[in-house]
Amino acid sequence: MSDASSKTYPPSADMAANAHVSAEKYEEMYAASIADPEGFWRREAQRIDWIKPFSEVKDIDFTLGQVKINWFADGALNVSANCIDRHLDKRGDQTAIIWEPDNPDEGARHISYRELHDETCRMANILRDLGVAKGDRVVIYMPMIPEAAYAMLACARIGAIHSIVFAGFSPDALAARVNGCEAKVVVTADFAPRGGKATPLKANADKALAQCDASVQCLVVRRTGDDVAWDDSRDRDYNVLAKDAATSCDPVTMNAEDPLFILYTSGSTGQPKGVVHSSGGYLVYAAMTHEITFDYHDGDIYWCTADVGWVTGHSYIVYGPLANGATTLMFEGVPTYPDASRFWQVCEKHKVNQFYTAPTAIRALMGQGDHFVETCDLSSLKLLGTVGEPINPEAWNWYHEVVGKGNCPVVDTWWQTETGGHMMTPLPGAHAMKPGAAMKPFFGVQPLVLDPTSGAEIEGNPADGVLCIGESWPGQMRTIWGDHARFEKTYFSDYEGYYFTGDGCKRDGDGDYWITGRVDDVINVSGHRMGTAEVESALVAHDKVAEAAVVGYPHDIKGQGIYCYVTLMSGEEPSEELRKELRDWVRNEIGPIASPDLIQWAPGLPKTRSGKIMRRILRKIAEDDYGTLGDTSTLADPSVVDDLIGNRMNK
Ligand code: 6R9
Repeated sequence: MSDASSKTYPPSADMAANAHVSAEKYEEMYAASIADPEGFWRREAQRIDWIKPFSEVKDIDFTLGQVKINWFADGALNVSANCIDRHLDKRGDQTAIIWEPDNPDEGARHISYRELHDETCRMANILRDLGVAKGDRVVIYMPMIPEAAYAMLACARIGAIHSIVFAGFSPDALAARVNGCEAKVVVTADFAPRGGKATPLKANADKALAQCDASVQCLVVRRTGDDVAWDDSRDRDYNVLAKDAATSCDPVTMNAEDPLFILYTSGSTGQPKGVVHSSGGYLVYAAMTHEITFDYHDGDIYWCTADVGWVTGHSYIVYGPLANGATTLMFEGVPTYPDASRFWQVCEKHKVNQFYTAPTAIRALMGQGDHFVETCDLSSLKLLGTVGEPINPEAWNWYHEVVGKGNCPVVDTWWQTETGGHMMTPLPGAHAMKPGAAMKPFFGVQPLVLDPTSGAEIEGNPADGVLCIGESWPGQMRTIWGDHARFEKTYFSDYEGYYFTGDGCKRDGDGDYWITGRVDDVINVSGHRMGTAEVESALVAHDKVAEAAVVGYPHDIKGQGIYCYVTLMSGEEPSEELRKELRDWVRNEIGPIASPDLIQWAPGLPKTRSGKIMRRILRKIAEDDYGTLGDTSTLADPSVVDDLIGNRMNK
């Protein structure tokens, strides 16, 4: 809360008068959502169409050992019908998806709701023919092309559970996820063009499928049409099958609590967790937050720059916007290709009204200079949003002034894969904004700041501690796929009776919330979650590495960078070549997003006498903050610390 962030920006008169939610309405609705959650969510659930109405609103228990989360449980619906069919009468010809390819010369595509219906049905029929039935799992490993959305909605249509694996993940990571959810089919593409390069998705899938059950089939979309290896017994050509596939497919009746998707995300320990989201509660929450946070109105053009491989792409490219009958833009490329004006050119070309991106992209573009923005006509923009990590006030100010010309509210949305949708954000017509603050809870969300040591709630303002949530909300994850005990332990055991977010949080003197970052061993690299344990286990899998400890350190563009301390096997010599080899090794094991930024050779790691690595000290060294190392007297060999400081990489 530096000087740069002390200024507040109240809603414009126009927003205050015309937004879906004004300041008075927020107060009234928030109070109602807390005083009578049953009544509140019973009303809000009417935003979607139910095949069978629900009678009971919620059945929740946060008690360790018996955690259960059920919303609208005896209701039935189909998510795909909610995102497509119910709009056809009124919006059949309206554009549902604007697709902007990596290469601007290739030309954009506009897909109407009717076309979305037909293409989704084709994909659904193809999946059915491959033997996919209600409850089966389908892994989607795709570029940012409309077929990725068709595949998601096709799964929802036939009741299959999708699990999207980000196209930047390695074959090994893909195999682990295919096996983790026992998928029947992997939907992929030949190549994924991005930033003028092409990731060989099909070749990656081939390597992954070599590690999976032989019965897993592979449905391949031709994106570039370039040659790929083919196994007739396993691979199916989507483009050939789609020609003959029927353009109608009845949506299957699903219970509100039937899983809609699984999405793997990093935790502080062990392998990534398969976060499970429901059909009914998730859709209600995604639709409501999309409409209110972004103040979406009929006819607006809305663009979220995320990838469908992350939760932001699920809730705010596909499910939320399409449930609302919106026009949602899907972008295949990167912010700096062909040059650093690409985002702004796309905004100008498609007259984007709401634009939603990550702080890491804002910082990278800010560093390229204002002229890339100023040469584009951004007069269509009404609102800007950010997500994924805390935004520093300098980046916030640049976004607000240079991109938004001081006229667009900036919604800094705090949420998680686990929460399904926005949990805290200023609402554009209701709240003053403070650069870097997530400000206010969304309806029904009860944030609590707890003392990390005692677990007691810190009441009154200001407050500084860890962030928990007191009551359930419809978008909450339901379990970890195949491991409900791990779900309970991860989220409900540290602070009993509450959902623990893993984030630190401050509440300022005005009662506004500021997220201060993860308090566990999860780091946030360019808005992507990474468990330090995952990078460590990749490093120690290399035969020259004896031991590794990984921490985050402040990075100007990425927010946090990956700092690795590596102890080599005896007899191995450190060298620049080995550094490169280890970097490539980790990229291969996990994917490019896990690429170590700095590798320091550590003859010894600071350990307690019981052999526990003292990460607190390693973090301080990586942060260049070793004036305050704190108590090192419990270390088995305090001299390793001096050695590490003397040889630190981040100078
Ligand atoms: C949606 C998403 C979740 C973690 C979360 C927190 C960080 C996300 C933030 C933010 C500060 C924001 N985070 N949004 N921190 N301000 N507006 O990013 O999900 O990938 O699961 O990451 O990201 O640390 O706990 P996910």
